[in-house]
Amino acid sequence: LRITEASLHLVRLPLVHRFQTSSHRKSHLDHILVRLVDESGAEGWGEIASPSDPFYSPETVESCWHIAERYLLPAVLGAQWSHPGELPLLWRKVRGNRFAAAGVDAAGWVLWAQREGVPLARALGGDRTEVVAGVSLGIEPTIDELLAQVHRQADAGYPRVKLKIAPGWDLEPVREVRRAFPDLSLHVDANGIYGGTAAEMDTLRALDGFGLDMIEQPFAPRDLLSHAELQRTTETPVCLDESVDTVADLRTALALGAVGVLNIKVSRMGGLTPAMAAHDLARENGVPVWCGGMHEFGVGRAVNVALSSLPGFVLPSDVSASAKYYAQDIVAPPVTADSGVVQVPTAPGLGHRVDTDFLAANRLRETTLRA
Ligand code: OSB
Ligand code: MG
Repeated sequence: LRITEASLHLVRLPLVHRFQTSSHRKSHLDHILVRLVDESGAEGWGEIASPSDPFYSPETVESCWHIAERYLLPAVLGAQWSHPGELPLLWRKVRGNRFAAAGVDAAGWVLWAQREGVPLARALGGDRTEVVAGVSLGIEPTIDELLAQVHRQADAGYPRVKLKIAPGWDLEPVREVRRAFPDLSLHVDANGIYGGTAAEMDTLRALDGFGLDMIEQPFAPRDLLSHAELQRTTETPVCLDESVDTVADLRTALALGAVGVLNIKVSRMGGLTPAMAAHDLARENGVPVWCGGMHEFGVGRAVNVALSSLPGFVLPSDVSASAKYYAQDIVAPPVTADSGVVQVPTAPGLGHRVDTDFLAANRLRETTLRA
């Protein structure tokens, strides 16, 4: 198989509800859609879901555009390959820049699954027919507004809600949400904002009383020792997100006892092939995994649903319906959830058509490269 044409499409969509984490606040998102076409005319779409600012990871939309245009697409164009597992080898000299790589990697997988006539989920080896979705809620201006958001999502049937926390917005919002929803599956995500001081460790340990499913990424990405210390001294599982960019990071975290649960993001790990390798390693070590999200448009969301069909994804994924994020999505049909359950598509490839008219209407920039 040979890629003869590759294009990048920078698309802006407004969010239905603004989103604030310990590190950033957003009311619209700019993601880059990647389209690969092979010599037979088959196409595959992927999504580069990097935030605009380097606050979640060092990457930005502009760094992704640059790396994809200058390095990744030229590496893929004209190369011969027979299985998408070979794609990361084409850009193995490129260090980091995993969000950029993930979009190109996913486009290759989708194109290959389309050509083989199999749904992406089956191409990955997943056999679930449906995936349980949770929702991720940002930091709200007041506890009442947070409670209103939790009500909305719980009423929609989502069985798990994750709350973003930060110093000054932790014990109190969690206490109030737990009081209002005694049986809801709840967890918290700090996006690495806590410093690992004794006082902050105490605050995080005080969360133990609220029956949380996990505490996600309390400390800085490279601070595995603080995660290990918290895991040794708390009942609540410690989940890693930003700390695990590679399978080697996961091996280190396992060796240190720093990972009780793993959030696997296709974007953060640089594509489906490394994401599946992390899934396999976590599973062998008895660490439950779930699929995290980056507020993907429909292309990246459908890829996350496919990945979540693998057997190790035993906890709800951040793959809520398109409508939780966007009034209109770039795929048709949009991703939908029924009482928090998303059906895994059975059509070949992505299982959703890219609405190229809607995409073009919301496109800020485009470039096409040919072999
Ligand atoms: O840490 O999981 C995170 C969004 C932007 C940056 C970081 C994170 C998130 C989410 C969104 O939690 C999850 C989703 O896509 O619904
Ligand atoms: Mg997270």
